[in-house]
Amino acid sequence: RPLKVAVLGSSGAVGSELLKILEERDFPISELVLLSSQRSEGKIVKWKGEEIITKKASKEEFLNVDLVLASAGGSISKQWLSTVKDQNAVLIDNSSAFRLENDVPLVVPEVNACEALKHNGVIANPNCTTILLTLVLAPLNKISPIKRVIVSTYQSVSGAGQLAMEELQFLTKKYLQGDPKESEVLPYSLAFNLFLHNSPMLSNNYCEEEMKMTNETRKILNITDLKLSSTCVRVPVLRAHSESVNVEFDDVIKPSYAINQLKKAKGLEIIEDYEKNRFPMPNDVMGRDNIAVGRIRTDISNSNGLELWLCGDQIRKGAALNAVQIAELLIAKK
Ligand code: 11C
Repeated sequence: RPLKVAVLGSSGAVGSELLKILEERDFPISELVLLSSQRSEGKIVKWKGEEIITKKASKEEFLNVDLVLASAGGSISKQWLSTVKDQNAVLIDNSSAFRLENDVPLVVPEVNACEALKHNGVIANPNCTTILLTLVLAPLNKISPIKRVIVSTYQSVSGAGQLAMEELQFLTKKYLQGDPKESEVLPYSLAFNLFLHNSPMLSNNYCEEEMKMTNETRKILNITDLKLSSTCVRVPVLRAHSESVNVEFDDVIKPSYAINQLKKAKGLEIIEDYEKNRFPMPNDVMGRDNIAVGRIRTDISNSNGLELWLCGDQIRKGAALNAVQIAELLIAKK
């Protein structure tokens, strides 16, 4: 039967994309409720030709809800979780609030779909950089167990939200007009610049984003002792993240074998033309479901290692699409 669906945080970059994807994929909805902060209350959104008024979240709005897709931040998700559970509904949460909790599945449908059904009312959507990475690591781990991963990310400004995307365009224009301005959304201006990821720094001198990659990848791949170190960087790209990935396996893996395995995997495609020096770029994946992978080559410093490069749309597969795919897993089971 069609579901009553609430989108919590519907006016942000991820929330807007969620609505687009629910419409595109003709998700079976009997009633769609858009819930937001006070700031967006009353905002009218067009969905499937109808106008829906955004409401302030309240207990009444969740009445008889079946599914809640949340992208309003961890504290808001925590605030409404018991209300959602009271309705026997499922919360698919885009924040990091529940991701590492033992009884909360952390799901990338192409990788660990079966975990989704083990939920107790909440399923966590992983961090975007982790989703893109695990799409590539999971099929490779089937060829030979992965021992160690070293990643450098090139993360778009969309990961910092809609305002940061708008500000990057404004700051770039200002820079070109000879009137450079400071950022009011991020620590520094990204116009013709880049900086280390803006999440809080931890006591081990890794930032939160980098530790999310380690901890979430371990959980999704179910390799609790996986060695994974990353350096996360914010770059002046609007909405697609890129990652340079070095993977060390138990065995020597030929690049051609790895490529064949990746070609069979879901959710990704290969872009690789050495003659033309043509490999994945953020522009290739913007607004697209699949991520792109290329430059899969033997690590010259380690015969058991492969180097590769990937790009994926941060708002789509990195967030909204993955959440809707999780919801589709639940429906398929019903
Ligand atoms: C970024 N990955 O690109 C972050 C945004 O834990 O879901 C999403 C943070 C998260 O800055």
